Amino acid sequence: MAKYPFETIEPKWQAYWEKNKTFKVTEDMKFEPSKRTYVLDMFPYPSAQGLHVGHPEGYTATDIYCRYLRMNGYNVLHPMGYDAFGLPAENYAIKTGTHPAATTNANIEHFTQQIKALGFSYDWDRCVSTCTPDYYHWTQWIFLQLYKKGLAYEAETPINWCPSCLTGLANEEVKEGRCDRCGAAVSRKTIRQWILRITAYADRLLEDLDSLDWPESVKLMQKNWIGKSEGAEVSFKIAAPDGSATEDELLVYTTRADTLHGATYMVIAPEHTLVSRLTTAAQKAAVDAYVDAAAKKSDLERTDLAKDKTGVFTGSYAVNPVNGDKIPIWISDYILISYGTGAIMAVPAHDERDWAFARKFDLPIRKVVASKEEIASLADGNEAEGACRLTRAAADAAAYEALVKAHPDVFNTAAECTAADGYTINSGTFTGMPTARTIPAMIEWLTRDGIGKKAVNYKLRDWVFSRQRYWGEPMPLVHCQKCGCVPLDEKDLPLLLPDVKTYQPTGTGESPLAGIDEWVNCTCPKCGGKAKRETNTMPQWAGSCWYYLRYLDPHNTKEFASQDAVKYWMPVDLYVGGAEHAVLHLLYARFWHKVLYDLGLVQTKEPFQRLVNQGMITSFAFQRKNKTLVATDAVTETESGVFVETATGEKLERVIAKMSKSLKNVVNPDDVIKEYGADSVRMYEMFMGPLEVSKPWNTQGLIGINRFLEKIWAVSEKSIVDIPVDGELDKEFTALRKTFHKTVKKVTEDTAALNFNTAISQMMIFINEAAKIESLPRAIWSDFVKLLSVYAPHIGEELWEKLGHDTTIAYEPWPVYNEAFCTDDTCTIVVQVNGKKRDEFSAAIDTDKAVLEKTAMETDGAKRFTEGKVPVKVIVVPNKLVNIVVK
Ligand code: ANZ
Ligand code: ZN
Repeated sequence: MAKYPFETIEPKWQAYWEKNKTFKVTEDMKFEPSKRTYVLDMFPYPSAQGLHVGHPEGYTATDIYCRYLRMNGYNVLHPMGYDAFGLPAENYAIKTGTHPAATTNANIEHFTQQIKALGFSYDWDRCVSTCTPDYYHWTQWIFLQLYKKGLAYEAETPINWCPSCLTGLANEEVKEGRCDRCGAAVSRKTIRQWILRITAYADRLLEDLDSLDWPESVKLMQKNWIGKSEGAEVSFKIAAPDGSATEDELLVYTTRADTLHGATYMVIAPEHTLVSRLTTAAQKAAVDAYVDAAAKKSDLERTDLAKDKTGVFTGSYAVNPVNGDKIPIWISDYILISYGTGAIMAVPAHDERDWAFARKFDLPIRKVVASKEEIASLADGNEAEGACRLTRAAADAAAYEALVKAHPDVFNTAAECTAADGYTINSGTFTGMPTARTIPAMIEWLTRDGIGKKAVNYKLRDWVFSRQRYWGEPMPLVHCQKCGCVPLDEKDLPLLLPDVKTYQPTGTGESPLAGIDEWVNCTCPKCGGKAKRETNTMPQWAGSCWYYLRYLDPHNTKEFASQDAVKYWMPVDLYVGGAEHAVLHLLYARFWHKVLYDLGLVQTKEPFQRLVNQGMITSFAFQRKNKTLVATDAVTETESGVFVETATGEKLERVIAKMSKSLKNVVNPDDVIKEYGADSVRMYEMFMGPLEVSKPWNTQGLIGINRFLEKIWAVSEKSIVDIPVDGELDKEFTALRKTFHKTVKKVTEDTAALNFNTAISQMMIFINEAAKIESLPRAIWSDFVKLLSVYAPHIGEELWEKLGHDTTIAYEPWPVYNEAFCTDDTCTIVVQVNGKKRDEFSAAIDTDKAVLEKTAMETDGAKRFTEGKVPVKVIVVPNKLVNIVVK
């Protein structure tokens, strides 16, 4: 028996697909709109390391699905490309002087060869790379549309600055106060920036999430990132030395207007514009020192709930508008200048941070909300009655005093803060109202008196869009002394990225482009006078904001894509990729898409209708007792099967870990493809577990799949018999036919639902049965080959050819199953005595009730538990169970 020759089969079919352009697609009108699908992979950044085994996980999943759809009569758009601008190529250029384009192109070539070696059914004619001028031409064009709509603006603002990458970063690129790329602690730097007004789309980005078939976790992350908060802005007058209100005011943002009576002091951010005005001479030295120290901390350090609160008194007071109380104004860094108004009214009884601050600086705490339980205690457990009593008493000062005295638990102002949901107390005419009603009532009252108004805030900030680096899209703008900032004419696009002598970032807040005088000095498109080009470049996210649109019509030189192509394919029906893009790429792309929608250039509100996140493929490593990890090559396995660290002899535990170079546990796809073949790797990655979960790599599992394919090959060498398979068959063929129909059913349903692992299990069941018999009916075997071909396309094509066909299997009709052949003819009947399972037996489907009852009574289990007892009733559920009730 010949060995399964994947080494020759795989290159053979890859060459066939390439030569015949098997997977080229066009906007063919013979397909109904419902039969046009767009299945998209997150395109890779072509790194020098090449493909990771995580890439083929998502790519295999979409490939199987696409192949399945094609065989079901769909026109499938399935493209691949490269997210090719970015820092690593530039950093490499800084080190070696090699042009980033050269490095990037070499990496793209390597990636392409690796991806092709996996047999994916991409339409390679649509391949794009974001760093080529014919691509970034349109990135620049879209930027100009944003600019013309007033969605791109210049501002001198403090931004996140990475001192190591020497560039500004977007908020989304800062993780726990560190640069997402290099891990350096991010500081603040005020430089001139280009900023995109993504906040103008905050509401739509939030609302339209509801229409998407995305994982709830990703939707929630976007929702939290946008962070819509509804509350009120309230004005507090600054107090004159005698305590009376002046005309100056301090504006605060609060989500808890109901707690105004509990505001016992105010806090402003150290960067607040009123700091110097409010600081009295006596407090000046302390305030200056505090403000200096705060500037050195990150937002993360400042808002950490667990951190000890710090602060300083300004020396000034404000007047609480609801009760005329004179309350001190403090400065503290737990108030962020970038949120709300940069100032708060502090309600220490009901806000955790204010509570900690008040305790530390000995500020008054006034309770204004009581929980439902506390209110119920006012009226013997009746919450509503308690609230009523409270309301009546509030109108009468003496009654109120008595109530307060009698119920120190409810009115105790020094108690720990309580939950938001409760009743308003201690708040004049608002006392007794449930919190949910006090909030709008208070806002109404504030609005009527001109003290405050409804306000909405978002956590989302505008998108800092410029980078002070070389390897990115140049911005198509010039600065003219006379006309100011002027956009280039669309006909002058693309604005090419010029060559530079040195890629070293200047660190001054200017990109290396600023050093090329011939490029920087230009003429103004408007007045023809002397002008200078914008030297900032776009961030890496720009290219990936719209690549799914370029695939629709990648060679178009007139438009980013023709409207016909956009209408034919959009939206993306299925988008598969890693979960790490939940807020960056997926939010930015939605924003750009909505802008294009408003311009009438796309017809769907959202780009990606359905999103699936693939789980991470992990590996293993060894862990010391102190939980630190040891690289796999520093470990010896002792004879007893115990792992020890070679250098120290310390015993180690084998644990699941992320693949990383330093742990030396990275699986290289090239190596495993070479050893076991691409079909084995594809199938193994799908067999590891459900697509969405994280799974550890295990080469033994890959070997198992490789044996499965060997077995398929062996089965294919049996004799194939031409017999009809719909009527009466031999016993062994009858059994095989049933497994076959069950297999078609399961593989069809599971493939459609992206449950690839269970589909593969079913194919294994079929092959185990097929392996046991001498010969195979042609109709059954060729349909099985079709099922297999979407998972393992190389062996699929080869076996199809072996069956005598001379064209690709890729467009053969998908097998259909016959439900009649799928159903079992026996079932398991559970025998219960008094509802407890005591035995079981197998019976033909739809066996008569009387027969079931008799058989059940005769089982050992039934006999044992009914012995000496009187059966009072027997319940028979056909095809399921017999329950014998005894006394
Ligand atoms: C009074 C109050 C009482 C508040 C209470 C909360 C609880 P979200 O939901 O995130 O929007 N706040 C307002 N601006 C702030 C800033 N710049 N820095 C830090 N904190 C700020 O949070 C809104 C709440 O956070 C506001 O409501 C304000 O405190 C605080 F029992 O006002 B609250
Ligand atoms: Zn000009």
